[in-house]
Amino acid sequence: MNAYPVLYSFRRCPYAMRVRMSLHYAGIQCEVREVDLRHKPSTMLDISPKGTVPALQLPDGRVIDESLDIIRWALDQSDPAGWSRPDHKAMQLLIDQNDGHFKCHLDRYKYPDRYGEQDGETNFLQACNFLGVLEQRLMQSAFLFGDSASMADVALFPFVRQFAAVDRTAFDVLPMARLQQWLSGWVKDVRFLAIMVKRKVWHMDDEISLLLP
Ligand SMILES: N[C@@H](CCC(=O)N[C@@H](CS)C(=O)NCC(=O)O)C(=O)O
Repeated sequence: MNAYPVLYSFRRCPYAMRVRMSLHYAGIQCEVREVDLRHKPSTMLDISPKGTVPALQLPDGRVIDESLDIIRWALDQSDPAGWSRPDHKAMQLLIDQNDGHFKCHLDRYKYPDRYGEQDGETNFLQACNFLGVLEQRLMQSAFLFGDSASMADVALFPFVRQFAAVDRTAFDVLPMARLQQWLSGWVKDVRFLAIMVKRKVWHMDDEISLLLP
């Protein structure tokens, strides 16, 4: 039996980032096990055979292995600044578009060869359509659902960050000043810096590495 919830995570995975952000925000202490995705630990595959990160095992043995379910669980424990406050359905719709349409084009833009695409251009443009939707929202308010951060902001920004990193110049010249400002706020956020600390790949019998200081 583990004293803390155990989070199987991968530092650069956007799904794992949104989850680490949410657990950190909710003040939920966890043991973080950094996973090498080419050599997944058997302890992770035993509890979640689908083999994706993030996966969270609670001290009572329950396993939550979808990022949005982990976020919802974390916010049910504690939501000090009201991240789940905005219209749930509208947030869910935007997150679904991100995880579906945007992620699909992001992957093809980032790795055209892997997906047998001629070049990333078409996917770049398709992804930009979604970014335009975000820009429209951010022209109305500082965050996607109002003047303070919500679950939707946290669920989406790691993917927008990944998009921006494929070709920084191409992102910076998009006529989307609000989105660029929003992203730069998130990547400078102290919580984000805290959850991006480097951890060694976890092996059984290692000392535990905690999420919160
Ligand atoms: N729907 C899942 C997606 C998680 C996911 O696809 N994570 C990637 C890493 S970014 C993964 O673990 N892929 C498995 C692999 O690479 O073997 C969630 O929201 O948690």
